[in-house]
Amino acid sequence: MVTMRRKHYPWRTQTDEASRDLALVMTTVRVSPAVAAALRDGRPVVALESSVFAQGLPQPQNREAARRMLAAVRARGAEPAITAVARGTPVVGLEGADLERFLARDGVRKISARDIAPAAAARVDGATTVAGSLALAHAAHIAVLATGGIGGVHRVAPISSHAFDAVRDESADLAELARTPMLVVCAGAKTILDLPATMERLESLGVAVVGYRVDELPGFLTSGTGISLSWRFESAAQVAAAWCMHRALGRTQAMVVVQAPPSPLPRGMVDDAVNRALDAAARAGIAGPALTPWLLARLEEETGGSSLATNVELLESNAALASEIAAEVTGDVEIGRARA
Ligand code: PSU
Ligand code: MN
Repeated sequence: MVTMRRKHYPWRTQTDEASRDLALVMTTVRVSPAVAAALRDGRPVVALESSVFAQGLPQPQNREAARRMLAAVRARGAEPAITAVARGTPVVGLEGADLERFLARDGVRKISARDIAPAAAARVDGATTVAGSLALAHAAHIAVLATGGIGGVHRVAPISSHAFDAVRDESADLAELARTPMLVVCAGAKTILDLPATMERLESLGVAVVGYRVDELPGFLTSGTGISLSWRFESAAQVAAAWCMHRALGRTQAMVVVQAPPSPLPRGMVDDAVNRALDAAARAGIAGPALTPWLLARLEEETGGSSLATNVELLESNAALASEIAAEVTGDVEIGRARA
């Protein structure tokens, strides 16, 4: 028998206003029937970004990653919700033929939060980055997002002829994290970034970074980076408690939960590969939104494909942890256990 055990967090009380708001959102955003039902019933939902499937990972690993992430979420009694813009319609719960187009990586644009409205007007397929996914998932009242690694401050601008030479490429993920109250589960920020600068920026923006069973920031592909974290928690319930206090206080920033990848690569190997990839990007004149996918692809070559296996593993494990946390946040742990 499925029993519901509810915790009483004042911020999640459904008011008439909140219900009306959700109804309005659903006329703008297409929420899949399964996600809509979960939201209505107050069951845990985990948002998943789609840029990792359409740009971050090659075929067939992108399909493998999607399959494993969706399964990991469902196995824990939560409902997965892939966010995207499908032929101009913002979607929460990408599925079926729409999802297939994204996995085929055919003409799918990479879109951030600011691109959602233009992509809708242009009626294109757009895969949402963490920033874009935060915007859509939050509009649909979802509290938890799982991803591989967040964007951040890039290393020194590789293109010396760039008109704004002094301006560092900085992912819009950071600014969006600063204004979107969601829990984001990841394995740190991508290895290709300037990690100390990224952590400084998150601090300035008021975005807490909490470790799940780790003392230092994981390096996405590696277990550590040497950057100490201020907070370490041992359980999903502790993370949920921090989150609920954050929301009860009316804080409006995201909270980033980091855990180590299950099958990390040696740090020296990754550092060397990253440096070679960055040199190659500078020589090839790659910049802007194309830089992240380009570097990730190059890293695969540089590591003989082992970065891919690690990437897929960590995506699955982040989806699993996000589901456990989502179950604690919504208080539906019994449902999770009954279905697992
Ligand atoms: N991590 C990955 N693969 C990816 C990304 C992250 O392993 O493809 C994507 C995420 O969608 C993230 C985005 O939000 O890269 C950041 O890109 P940019 O630096 O252009 O903001
Ligand atoms: Mn950028």
